[in-house]
Amino acid sequence: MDALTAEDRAALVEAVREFAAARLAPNASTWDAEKTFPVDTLREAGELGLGGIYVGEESGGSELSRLDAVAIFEELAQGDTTIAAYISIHNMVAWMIDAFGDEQQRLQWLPKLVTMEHLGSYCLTEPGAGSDAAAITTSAARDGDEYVLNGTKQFISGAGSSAVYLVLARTGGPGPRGISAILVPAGTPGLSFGPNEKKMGWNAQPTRQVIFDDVRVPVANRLSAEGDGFGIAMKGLNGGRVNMGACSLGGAQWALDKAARYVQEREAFGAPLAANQSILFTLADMETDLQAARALLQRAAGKMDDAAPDAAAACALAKRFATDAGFRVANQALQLHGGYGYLHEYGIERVVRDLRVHQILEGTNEIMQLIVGRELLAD
Ligand code: FAD
Ligand code: 2MC
Repeated sequence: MDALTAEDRAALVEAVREFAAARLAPNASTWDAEKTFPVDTLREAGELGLGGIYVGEESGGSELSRLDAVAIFEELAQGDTTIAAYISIHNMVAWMIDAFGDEQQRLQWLPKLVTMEHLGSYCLTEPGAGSDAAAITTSAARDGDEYVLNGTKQFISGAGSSAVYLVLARTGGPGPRGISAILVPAGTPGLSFGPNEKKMGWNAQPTRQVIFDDVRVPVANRLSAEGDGFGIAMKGLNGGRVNMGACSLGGAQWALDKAARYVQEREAFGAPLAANQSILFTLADMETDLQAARALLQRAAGKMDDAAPDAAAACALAKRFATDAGFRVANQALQLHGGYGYLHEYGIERVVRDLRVHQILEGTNEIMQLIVGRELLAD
């Protein structure tokens, strides 16, 4: 994989921008209000090559770089942050199959994932193990040529709509080395889902428990060797974290652009709001936050593309900064709109609600600090 030339990347970004403006932005408010998961629109994203952004061309993917992905997710999120974020999760699953599956597994699972005809869910978190992911207890007991899965996964994005569940389950002893990555297709007997959680944001995608009650799948559904699952899960998350930061960046950039227009139009005390120097300073701080976030995300993506040894910490650092900055900027944009910012009609309160959870999922920002701090003290 080579990063695109600047010209090709500009053309790609333009195509994604047009898709986001035409197919996501006009519907974002309704999908949020009606809690609609727009699977048909996701398939349109698949037709654009967004179902396998960094999946190899041999497997039908777009084989783009992580740097390209940062630009793509920033654009998608300007249209609908929640849908952009789901597309990132789907890509995490597709990439893990491409990177860690064997030829047979790639052939079996990827063709329909890259087109988004099939959607994927990433199943790590459990009711009793979130940040401490190595403490999961969902078990996959070997029985001949099959694994028998038992346990419950919590907060699973896309659950109930996805065709493929990438499940981290315990095949060995305690700790990270006892975990394997296993693919479970929808419709397998014993697989069921909790109700759709009622949430503050991310309403355009379902979040449900995934419940395994003696779910049997072939051993051939395991990615890589037994015990490799935790490493696979974490490597998937490195890219997911950068994308989640890029989704925060896109949502916040949209809110900042809206606020910059609003303060020039809205008058108070006989002049546009923008005539107040304090408002200019606020806009300058917002812009600085977003440019810094973009630079850190691009730096982390570059380290992933180069397989740099400190890539995981760079991803954590960028995710933490970009998701904190994105939430702060969106919230400031809401404040600049006064009471109107609080109304659904203006769209900003939705972005604030949607961005809040990026500080929690794909590793809380405290866990990102833990990763960065550990790296600082290593060696
Ligand atoms: P906990 O781990 O219980 O943490 C509670 C608090 O304690 C947090 O503030 C945390 O930062 C802090 N904390 C914990 N340990 C430490 C420490 N060592 N030092 C300092 N502070 C600490 N998971 C999936 O697997 N797949 C999904 O698709 C998915 N989608 C999600 C969608 C939504 C809308 C949400 C809300 C969550 C989703 N998650 C998903 C789960 C998400 O990744 C977890 O919620 C997150 O990792 C935190 O785990 P927890 O909720 O159990 O919090
Ligand atoms: N990249 C690559 N490898 C990693 C890694 C990363 N980011 N993080 C850990 N590892 C490896 C690590 O190198 C070690 O390998 P080895 O055994 O070869 O030495 C192994 O994994 C175990 O790591 P640790 O010893 O650091 O394990 P520990 O349990 O102390 O801490 C921690 C791991 C806290 C970093 C991890 O549990 C974590 O990231 N927790 C957050 C969980 C999370 O992000 N959940 C997101 C769920 S998905 C979601 O929210 C969605 C919306 C999809």
